[in-house]
Amino acid sequence: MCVLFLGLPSPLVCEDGEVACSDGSDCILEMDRCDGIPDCTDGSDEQDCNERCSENEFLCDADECHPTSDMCDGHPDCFDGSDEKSCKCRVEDILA
Ligand SMILES: [Ca+2]
Ligand SMILES: [Ca+2]
Repeated sequence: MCVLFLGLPSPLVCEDGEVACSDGSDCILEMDRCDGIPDCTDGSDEQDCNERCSENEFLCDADECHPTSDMCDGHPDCFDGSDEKSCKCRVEDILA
C-alpha cells in the first residue's frame, strides 16, 4: 500500500506502514506521525494532528490548539471556553 499526500511535486512511494512527509522529501513510519516528535525535515508529520498540539500549545475540549499562554488568562480562547474551565490558578481563586 502506498500512502501519498496530494499535491506532491513528484510521487514519493513509501513502504507499508509508512507515510510521506508533505514536502515529499522523506517517508516516516506511520507510528511516528503525530507522536509529538518531528521526524520529517519540514515537521509535517506533526502537523494536521487533530488530537495533538505543539509543544507550547494545549488542546481545548473542542479540539482546538491554542498557545499555553492563553490558558488561564481570564479570557476564553477555546470555542468552548475550556481553556478557562480547567484552571486551578485563576486570579479569582487566588484572591478568594
Ligand atoms: Ca513524529
Ligand atoms: Ca484563555
